[in-house]
Amino acid sequence: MLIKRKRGWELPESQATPESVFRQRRRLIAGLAAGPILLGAGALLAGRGASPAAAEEADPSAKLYPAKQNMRYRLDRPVTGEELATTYNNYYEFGSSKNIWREAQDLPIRPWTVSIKGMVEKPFEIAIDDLLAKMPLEERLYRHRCVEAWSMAVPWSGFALARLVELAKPLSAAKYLKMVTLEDSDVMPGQRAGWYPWPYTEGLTIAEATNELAFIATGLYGKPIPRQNGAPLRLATPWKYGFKSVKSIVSFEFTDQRPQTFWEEIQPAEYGFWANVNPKVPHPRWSQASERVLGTDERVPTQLFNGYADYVADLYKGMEGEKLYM
Ligand SMILES: Nc1nc2c(c(=O)[nH]1)N[C@H]1C(S)=C(S)[C@@H](COP(=O)(O)O)O[C@H]1N2
Ligand SMILES: [Mo]
Repeated sequence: MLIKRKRGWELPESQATPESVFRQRRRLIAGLAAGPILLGAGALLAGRGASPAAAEEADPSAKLYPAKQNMRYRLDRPVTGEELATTYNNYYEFGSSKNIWREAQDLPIRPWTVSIKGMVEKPFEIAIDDLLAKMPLEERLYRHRCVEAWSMAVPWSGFALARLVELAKPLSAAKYLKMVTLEDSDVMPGQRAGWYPWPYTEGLTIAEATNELAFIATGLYGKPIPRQNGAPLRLATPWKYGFKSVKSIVSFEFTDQRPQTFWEEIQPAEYGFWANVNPKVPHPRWSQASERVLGTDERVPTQLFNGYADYVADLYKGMEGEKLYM
C-alpha cells in the first residue's frame, strides 16, 4: 500500500496534471496521518483528510444537515460509532479490503449529475445540489446487515426513494429501477481490475423502490455522507443484504427488464437479485443465523427482513418460488 502511494507522489510535477497533483498531496497527508511517521501535530491537523470527518469540510451541502429525525424508524440497539462506520467499509471500486476510506477521498463529488432515464415521461439530468433542494430531507436510524454477517446501525440523512420515483414520472410499463455507480477508473483503482463487471449495478422492483423504507442517503451522522460511504448519494434498503445498497449513484433507469446486478453476475449461486435478509437461509459458505455487531464483541440473532418484516413482507406475497433470500 505505502509503496504504491510513494510511487504516486514521487511523480515529477511536470508529468502530472494539476488535479492529480492535488489528489496525490491529499493522499500523502492522509497516509501520513495514519502511519507511524514523525510529523508535527499542527501539520497533521491542517491536512485535509486527516480524519474521515474532516474530509467532508468542503462539501457545499453541509448546511442542509443535520436534518430532522423521523421518529418512525427506531433502533433496538445502540448507534454504531461514527469513527467505525466511516472507516470500516465495503467499496470495491477502491479496493477489496474494509480499509479503503483514505483511497476513497479521491472520489470527485462535485460537479455530480444524476440521470433519470429509460421508461419515464421525459428523461432528464439533474445536478446533485438541485436534487437535494427539491427533496424533503430527513434523518432515519436504520440497521444495516452485510451478507458477510456483520451489522451496524447508523443515522442516515436523505429522502425516500419514492420521492425520486415521483419526480421521475415512470411509465406504467416500467417494472424495475436500475441504479448504477460512477465509472471512472482514473480515481477508482478497483475498476482497473477487468474481471469485475463494472460499473456496480443494482436494482429494485418499482414496488420495492416505492416502499416507504427504501431510502436515498445523502448524509450520515448529521453531515454530508462521506465518500467512502457512497457520496454524494447511495441507496439504503435495510431489509436487504448490504450489497443492494449501491453507492455513488449516477443513474436511475426505469425498465421492464430485471437488471443484472453486480454480485449476481459475478456469483449467481451466492448473490441474487432479491437478497432479502433471512436467518434461516444460509449463504452457501456460511450461516446467516446471527451477525457480528460492529464495535462490540457480541453476536446477535439475525431477524427476518433484518427486523423490518412489518414494512416489507407483503411485497413478496405469492412469490415463494423465487430465490427471495440470497
Ligand atoms: N458501488 C458500490 N456500492 C456498494 C458496495 C461496493 O463495493 N460498491 N458494497 C456494498 C456492500 S457489500 C455493503 S455491506 C455496503 C457497505 O456500506 P458502508 O461502507 O457505508 O458500510 O455498501 C454496498 N454498496
Ligand atoms: Mo456487504
